Amino acid sequence: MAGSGYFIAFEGGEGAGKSTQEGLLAHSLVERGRSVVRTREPGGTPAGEQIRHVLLSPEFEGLDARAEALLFAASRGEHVARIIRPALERGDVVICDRYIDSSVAYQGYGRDLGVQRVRDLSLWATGGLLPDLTVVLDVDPEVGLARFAQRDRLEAEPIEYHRSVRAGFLDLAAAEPERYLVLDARDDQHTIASAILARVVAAWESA
Ligand code: Z5A
Repeated sequence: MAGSGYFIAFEGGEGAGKSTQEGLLAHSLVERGRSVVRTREPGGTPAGEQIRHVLLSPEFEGLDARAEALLFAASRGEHVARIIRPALERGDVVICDRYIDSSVAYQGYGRDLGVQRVRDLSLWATGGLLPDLTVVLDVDPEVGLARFAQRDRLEAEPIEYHRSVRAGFLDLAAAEPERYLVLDARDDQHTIASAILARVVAAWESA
């Protein structure tokens, strides 16, 4: 943890409802008087948004898997240095759409680049910053992908790739249950939102 803020990452497959839940949580926290920074990966900074274009555009189909992993980590390093760490030092709540676990799941598990190597790369890039809480919205990839009509470069990967990504998120959460909240993304949006808010408030009350 950096400073006196609180860092929440949202993870899960495509179409899991991360953006929807981030918006609902931000709204509830602002109503409770907290200052909230909402951001996303890859991206979140001017350089990060350009890296995002390279990573997601179908224009770069066939991008080398190691180059892909390095670009996600580069975007993350810039993001932590310029946005996330300063916000936490101000005492803000940071709500981030995807973080290190996405690299571990998509590049480590999905691309088979080595779970520990991919995690270590991001830990180096971020100076070891981990979220206080990671919310995993767990969804069968067929259900999540069906929520969209168009697919970017990574979403267009075969279904087996998305299944191994899902298994990756669940493994990470199972290894550190105190830092994770795993929810069924097929539940009603308001049921999911209540569970997330309850967990955040409980963490603050017990701190
Ligand atoms: N990636 C990576 O490989 N390595 C990394 O290190 C990082 C990322 C950081 C980023 O995609 C891609 O980069 C991602 C992982 C990879 N791609 N893949 N494959 P992105 O930022 O463009 O998109 P995303 O993060 O995958 O989010 P998303 O697919 O846009 O969806 P979402 O934010 O999880 O869901 P949503 O927009 O809130 O909801 C989707 C739809 O479902 C929408 O119509 C909602 O109204 C509906 N919805 C939401 N909640 C529900 C519930 N509860 N029930 C039914 N319908 C719902």
